[in-house]
Amino acid sequence: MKKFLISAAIVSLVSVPAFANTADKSDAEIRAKVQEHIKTIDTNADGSISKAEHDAASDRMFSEADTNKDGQLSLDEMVAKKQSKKAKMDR
Ligand SMILES: [Ca+2]
Ligand SMILES: [Ca+2]
Repeated sequence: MKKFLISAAIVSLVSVPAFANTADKSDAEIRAKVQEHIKTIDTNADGSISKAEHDAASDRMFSEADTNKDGQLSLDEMVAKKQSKKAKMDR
């Protein structure tokens, strides 16, 4: 069960950061946030995200979250990453 929860949290970390805390935002605000997020992933600037660009972004996010660089994401590291993302989204 714990393993499932951690797996779900990893999926959440990688897949939906641009969509966090959207309940009180307008469609235009959400669209602007997603476009901002895409710019950080779309390394060849063609306006879409390839599988390679997505995988590279996922690897980058994992590395950023793995603060003790042991190749594993602990619950504390994932919570810290989520809190960091929340702080950025609330700005
Ligand atoms: Ca691209
Ligand atoms: Ca770690």
